[in-house]
Amino acid sequence: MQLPTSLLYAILTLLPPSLTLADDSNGAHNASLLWGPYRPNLYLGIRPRVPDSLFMGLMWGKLTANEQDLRHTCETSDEIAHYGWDMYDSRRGGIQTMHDKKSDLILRTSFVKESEGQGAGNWALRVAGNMTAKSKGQKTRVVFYVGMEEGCKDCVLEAAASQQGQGDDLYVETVNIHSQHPKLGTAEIRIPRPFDVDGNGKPGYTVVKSLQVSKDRPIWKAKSLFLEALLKDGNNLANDPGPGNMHFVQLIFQDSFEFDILYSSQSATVAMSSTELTRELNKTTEMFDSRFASMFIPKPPFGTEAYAGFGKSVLSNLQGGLGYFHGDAKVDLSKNHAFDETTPKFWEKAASARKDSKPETKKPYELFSHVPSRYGFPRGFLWDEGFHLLTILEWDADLALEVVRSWFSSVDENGWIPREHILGDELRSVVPEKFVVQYPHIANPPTLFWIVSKAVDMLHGNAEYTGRESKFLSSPKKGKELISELYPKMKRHYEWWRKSQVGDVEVHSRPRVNLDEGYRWRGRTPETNLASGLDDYPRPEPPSLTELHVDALSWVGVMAETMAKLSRRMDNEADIITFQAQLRNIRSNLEALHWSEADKMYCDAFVSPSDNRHTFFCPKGYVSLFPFLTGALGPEHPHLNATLDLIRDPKHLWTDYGVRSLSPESPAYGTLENYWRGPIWMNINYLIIERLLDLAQREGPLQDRCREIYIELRANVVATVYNSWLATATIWEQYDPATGKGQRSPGFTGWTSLVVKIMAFPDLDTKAGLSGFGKGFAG
Ligand code: 6A9
Repeated sequence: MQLPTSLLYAILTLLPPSLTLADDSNGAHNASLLWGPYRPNLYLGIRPRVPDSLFMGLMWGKLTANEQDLRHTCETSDEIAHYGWDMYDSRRGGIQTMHDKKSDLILRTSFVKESEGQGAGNWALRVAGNMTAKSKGQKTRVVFYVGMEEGCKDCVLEAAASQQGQGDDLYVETVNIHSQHPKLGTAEIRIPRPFDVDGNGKPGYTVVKSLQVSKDRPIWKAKSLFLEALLKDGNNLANDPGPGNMHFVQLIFQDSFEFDILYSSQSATVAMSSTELTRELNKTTEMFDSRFASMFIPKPPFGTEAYAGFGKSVLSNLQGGLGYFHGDAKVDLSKNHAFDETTPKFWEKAASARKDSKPETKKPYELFSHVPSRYGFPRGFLWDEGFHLLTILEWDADLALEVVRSWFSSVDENGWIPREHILGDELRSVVPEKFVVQYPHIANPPTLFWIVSKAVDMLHGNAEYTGRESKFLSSPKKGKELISELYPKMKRHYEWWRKSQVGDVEVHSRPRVNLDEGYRWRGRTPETNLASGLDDYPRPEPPSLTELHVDALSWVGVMAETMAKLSRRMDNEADIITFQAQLRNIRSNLEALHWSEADKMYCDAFVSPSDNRHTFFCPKGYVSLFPFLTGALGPEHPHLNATLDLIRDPKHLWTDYGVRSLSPESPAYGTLENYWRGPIWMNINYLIIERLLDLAQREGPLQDRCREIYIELRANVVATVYNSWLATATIWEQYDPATGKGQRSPGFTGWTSLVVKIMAFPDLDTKAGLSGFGKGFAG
């Protein structure tokens, strides 16, 4: 009997949630997240989400080239014209293409994993190379390595290579690497002899080199370890398989090639095979396309195949930046100098103390997070992650929440979360010394609170949730358990923020002000304020202890609002009252401390040393938008129109390419590093668009105006990111306000990827004949 799909669906949704889930225990659910290309600093680096375990990577290069040119970590100097995932889903896998101009090679890596059924626990990687017209006949060296991290004491790793043929015709038929790990169990990694893709009778020449490397030659230095081994063997690597903690499998090809790496876990009842790899890859492509179509299909005026293709690539690369990191961190716990603000130029003392800071090594941390850029900063950044998860929450809510849990697991006993996680020697090796040490008095915007807040809305049916089956959101019990787990940590972080970033409100002696709610980012120095995330955005100079930062107060508002919502879910009466009262005071202090009637803007404030009075510091730019960006300005708010004026004025923030960070009227515009002093940033543009969309859909005197600006800004920023992508095959950290060109970090697949959500937002252009929104259609 054939049931219509709609009927089937109706039956399925009537079943209790636990029956529709394979297994709702944590372990089983997370099985689909166990393996992945979780070393995003490499073009292709695979590892499981398990500390002290298997560790793999891919390297390649022209055989005749200087071996130093072997590709391994993502480097802009490699001149890879284009690299990235064309299609990728963090639970299933995908396909990545790299156009290596210097090697005249187009390399494609396809990765799949299986977490259900007989093959659960298996994964496979296919590596395929295509020559360009220029490189016919070229020989390519490809190296896949498998290592075991040093921390694993009872692990086994051993390679074998079965040989065929005789004398000069002796060749390696199959490579097999056997591994045993307490958490991963027993597994075999098999690399069958590559078949002959070109029909020229040259199937590739394989050797295996097994090494036992010592502590001082860590396996993350895979490239130099390989080059040393190569040199030792007189540039012709000998086949030498056996036990060891590091195994290099080198394959040499002439012309195009393709080979598979098949990982079979003993817990799976069937071994991974090349046929299965192909089948899974096809299934994944289908799933990805239909899921994208239901979730992120671009709406007019972007409803063409071209924008959909762009969106798929961008979404894939955001997900391809998901990493698993573990290792120690450098934290300066000697509170004294950092908090010592007794001298007039207090920042000088902190700065010099920083120079000879003796950080403690804190270990071990684990982090599961997306990265802003695989080239430039392949590690976790706190406020970036909240922006990444806005998109991930829709694509795969449980993954987003898993990442949120990971970040909150690093909250310390005082409530501090590091702004940036630089774990272990490998990540530290690419970070300039002065940025490595983290300080427990430095904050960063609490964007992860948005994710928890939105998840709670989904959980209670107050927001659309169209995701796949979700452990947390389809089960009220699991949802409640998650909130109960996060609640105390979020509360601790909130309370830490309130204490550690407190401002001196009293010296401002303002009428109608609540003395508890005013904040100042700690750790700032002249011209910089890294903690705020807006590094060089102009602030009052010189730094002063009387400063009050409007963005800081706005962020405390985001936390208070989220905590009030969560405390209602927790039925915690005392907390509900506390958080609601705090939120009310925050909102009224935004007006009492930060609204400048003369400037018609929200501004930072300080007490002027000349007359001892509350003084505003008002460059026109992003910081003044924060009350609006964080949702404090509802449809009837008296200062909404002035804020829209600031956004929409071409003399100030408005450009044809998006809203820029600073007005050209400001003396700081375009000066010094010109980082947050003019360029257009997509995270902030996303927030503006999200707020405008909300206001355009609510009754109010400015509803039409919000809709108009929404339509224009949405069109402008999508065009900016898309056109630049067409021209450069990548998305960028920021965009030039004069030309719209992408600039600074290429491959910035972090928050710039929010363009996917922006394209999928509704088109509110009533002129284009789409009805349903706006006052004009109400009656
Ligand atoms: C410097 C580079 C080999 C700066 O996207 C991450 C952060 C943001 O959180 C922040 O708001 N970016 C923004 O102002 C990039 C920070 C990169 C610092 C690393 C060392 C080494 O390159």
